[in-house]
Amino acid sequence: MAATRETQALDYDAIVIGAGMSGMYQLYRLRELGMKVRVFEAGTGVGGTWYWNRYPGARFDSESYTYGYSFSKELLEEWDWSEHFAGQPETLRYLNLVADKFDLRRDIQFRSRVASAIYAEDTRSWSVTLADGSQFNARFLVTAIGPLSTPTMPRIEDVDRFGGQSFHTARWPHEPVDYAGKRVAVIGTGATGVQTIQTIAKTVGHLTVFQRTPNWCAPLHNSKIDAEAQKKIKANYPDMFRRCQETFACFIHTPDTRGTFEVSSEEREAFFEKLYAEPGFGIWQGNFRDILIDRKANAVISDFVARKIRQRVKNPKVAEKLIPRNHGFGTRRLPLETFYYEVYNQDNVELVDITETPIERVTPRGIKTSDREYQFDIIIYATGFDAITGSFDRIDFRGVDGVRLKDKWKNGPQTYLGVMVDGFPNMMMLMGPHTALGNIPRSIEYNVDWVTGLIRFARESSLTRVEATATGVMAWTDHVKALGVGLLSNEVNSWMTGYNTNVEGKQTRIVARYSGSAPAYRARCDEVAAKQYDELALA
Ligand code: NA7
Repeated sequence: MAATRETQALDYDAIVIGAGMSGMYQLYRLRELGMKVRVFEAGTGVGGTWYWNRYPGARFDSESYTYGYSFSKELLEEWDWSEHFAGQPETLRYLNLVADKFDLRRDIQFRSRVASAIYAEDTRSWSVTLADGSQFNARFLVTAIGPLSTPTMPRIEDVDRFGGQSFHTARWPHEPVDYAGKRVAVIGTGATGVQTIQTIAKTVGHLTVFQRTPNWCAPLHNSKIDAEAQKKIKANYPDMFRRCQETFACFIHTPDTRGTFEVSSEEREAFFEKLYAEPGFGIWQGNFRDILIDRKANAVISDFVARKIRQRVKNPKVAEKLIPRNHGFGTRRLPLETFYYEVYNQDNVELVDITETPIERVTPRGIKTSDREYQFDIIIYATGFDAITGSFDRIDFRGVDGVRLKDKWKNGPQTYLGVMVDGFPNMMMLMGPHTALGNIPRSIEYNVDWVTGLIRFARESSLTRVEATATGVMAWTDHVKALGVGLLSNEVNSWMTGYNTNVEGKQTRIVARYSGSAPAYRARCDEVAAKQYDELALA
C-alpha cells in the first residue's frame, strides 16, 4: 500500500535553516511542542551574524541588555553583560552559553549549507537538499537565514589578483589578523566599515579608507557596566522589556512626541546636544517625531550633525568629504561610532573619495585608482550584504507546482505578515522581508512565538497544510508599501531599500521592510492568531 501523507514517515517534523539568534530560539520553542526538529547551519558554530562577523570592532549599537533573549528568567539572571554595548566576542560567548544551557547543539547539524528546499504536495512536506547532496524532509520549514547574511564583494576588476591578505568583514578568519605596522585598505564606510576603521586605526602602520558614500554617524558612548549598574539592570528587566514592547522599533528609544519646529531654536539645539551626548540610538530613534519624514526637519538635524563633523575633523577638506550630500541624517542605517571622525586627524590615515578618483582595479600589490596605485599588505572589504532577499535568493526554494520563490519575487518580495508566501505552504520565514526588524532580537522573539503558535495550532487541529492566500499576500504587501510612502529612507539607495551596486538586477529600490510600528505589527499578527488563523488556507 502506498504511503499516505498521514502514514508516510518524514525525517523530521520541522526543519529550521540557520542557527543564528532566530534559528536557536525557534528550535527551543518547537522542541517544547515535542517536535522532532533539525537545524541546518552552514557555519561550524551557533550565532549567525555574531558567528560570521568577527571583524575588528564588531559590536552592538543596541544596548546589550535590550538585545539578549528575554524568554528565560534564569538566563537573564545568569548572564552579565560587561559593557552597555557589547563586542562580538562577548555576544558569541553569550550565544554559545545559550546553546549549551538549553542543549541546542544535539539538533543542529553544522557545516550544512542548504542548497534547495522543494515542496511536495503529495506528502505536504518540504524536501531539503544540502550542498553535499544529502536530503531530508519535514512537514514544516522555517527559514532563519537572516536579513544581512549574504556578503557581497565589490564588482571591481581583478579583485582576486591581490597578492596580500584580503578579507570581507562578514567572512573574517577565526584566527587573529595582525595589522600592527601594516599598510591596510578599507573599502566601505557603512556601520561595519566605521567600526572596523576606528578599531584598526589604533594599531595599523598606515590606513587608507576608500569611501564612495559617507554616512551620517553619531557617537555610541559605550561604557563598562559596574556591579551596581548590573544589579539595577537585572532588577529592571521586566520593565525594560515592557518598554521595548511599547516603543516604535523595540529599542528603549522611541520618537519624541514633539515636532522639530514646535520648539524654539534654542530648545531644539539643546535637545540635539543632549541626544548627541547620550549613548546609543537616541539621536536616531528618539529624536523629534518628524525628522525622518519631513525634509525641513531632516535638514535641521543634518545640519547639526554636519557641524559636529566639522568640529571634530581638523582638516576642513577632509571634513567636507565626510559629510553626506546625497541623503539626510538617519535615512540610512545610522552607524554609531567611537572616535571615528578623530581617526582622520591621524597622520597615518588617508581618506580617498572614490567618486573623485574611482577605483579602476585591484592589482597584485594594491589598488589602482584613476589617480595612482596604492600599495597594501591587507585589503578589507566592508562592502555589505545582498540584504533582505539575498539569503533567500541563494537557496532554490520551490513551492507548489515547482514555482521558484526567486521568480515569484522578481519584482520585489510579496509576503503575508512578512512570515508566509502563497504557493509555499508550511514554510515560515523569521526576519523575512516585510516583517518588523528594529531591535532585531525583540522582533525575533515575537516572530518565533507567532510561528510556534501557528505550528501548535496546526498540530492540535490535525492540519497538514497551512498556506497564506494570494489575497492575504497582496493585502499585506500593499499595506507595507503604503506605510513606506513619505518615509525619507525609502527615497535613498541603501540595503534597507534592497539596493546593491554589486548584485546583478538590484539597482532598483524596493520596499523591503515593514516600516510601521512594532506594536501595530504585533497587533495585526495577534489578531490573525486570535481568529484561529482563518485568513490562511488550512487543510
Ligand atoms: P552597508 O551599510 O551596506 O555598507 C557597505 C559599504 O560598502 C558602503 O559604504 C558602500 O558604499 C560600500 N561599497 C559597496 N560596494 C562598493 C564598491 N563596489 N565600491 C566602493 N564601495 C562600495 O554594509 P555594512 O556591512 O556596513 O552594514 C550592514 C548592516 O549590518 C548594518 O547596517 C547593520 O545593521 C548590520 P555605498 O554607500 O553603496 O556607496
